[in-house]
Amino acid sequence: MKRIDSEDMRKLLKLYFIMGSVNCRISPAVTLTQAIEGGITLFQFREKGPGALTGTAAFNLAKQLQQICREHRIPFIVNDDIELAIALDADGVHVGQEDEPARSIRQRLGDHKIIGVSAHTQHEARQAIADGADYLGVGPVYPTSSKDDAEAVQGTRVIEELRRCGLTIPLVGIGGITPGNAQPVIGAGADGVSVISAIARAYDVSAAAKNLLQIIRYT
Ligand code: TZP
Ligand code: MG
Repeated sequence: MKRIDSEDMRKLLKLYFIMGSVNCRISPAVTLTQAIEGGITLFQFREKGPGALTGTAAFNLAKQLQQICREHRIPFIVNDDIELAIALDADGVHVGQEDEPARSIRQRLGDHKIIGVSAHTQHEARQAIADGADYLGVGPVYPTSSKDDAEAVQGTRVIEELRRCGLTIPLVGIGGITPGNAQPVIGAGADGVSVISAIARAYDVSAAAKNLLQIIRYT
């Protein structure tokens, strides 16, 4: 099978929800179900940080969330853990600069899986594209409390720069994005936004997703 089409990838990136058990106010399964109800377009399982599940518990949660995604035809992406993605036959993986290079992941997974890479500079972006990434995650755009080892806040500058230098790869902004500040991220050239807390910690998860989607669609 061949690589995902760029325009299909852009559509999936509109409202990309990322979460693990530590991010949720209520159960992860209910959080994901409500987020899907609100209109998220892609989901990433990211079981990380203090108190994160490991081993069988993490595997079982991933499987449960993947099943929910399958029922609603939302592609299921795994953060970092290529072995888990292979074991689950996930739809794709997302990796950072400190993880296995996209080139070797592409060789292991084949062309039919989605590969996303976090990029902070033009150099990292070009390397990820050359290595076979389907999309880039660029950030942190705004201050975030969901990632302990986040790089320096970059605003929308890097997204603008990547577009200005002619890179057309599908990309999402990430880091501290809320309904109140999502507009400039799309305005800078991102195809969508990636969020953890704006959805996972919302009092009304479904309404939070709906609200964000509305802003992205009409920007
Ligand atoms: N990578 C860069 S910032 C970030 C990740 C995983 C965390 C985003 O979480 P939030 O809660 O949307 O700021
Ligand atoms: Mg990583």
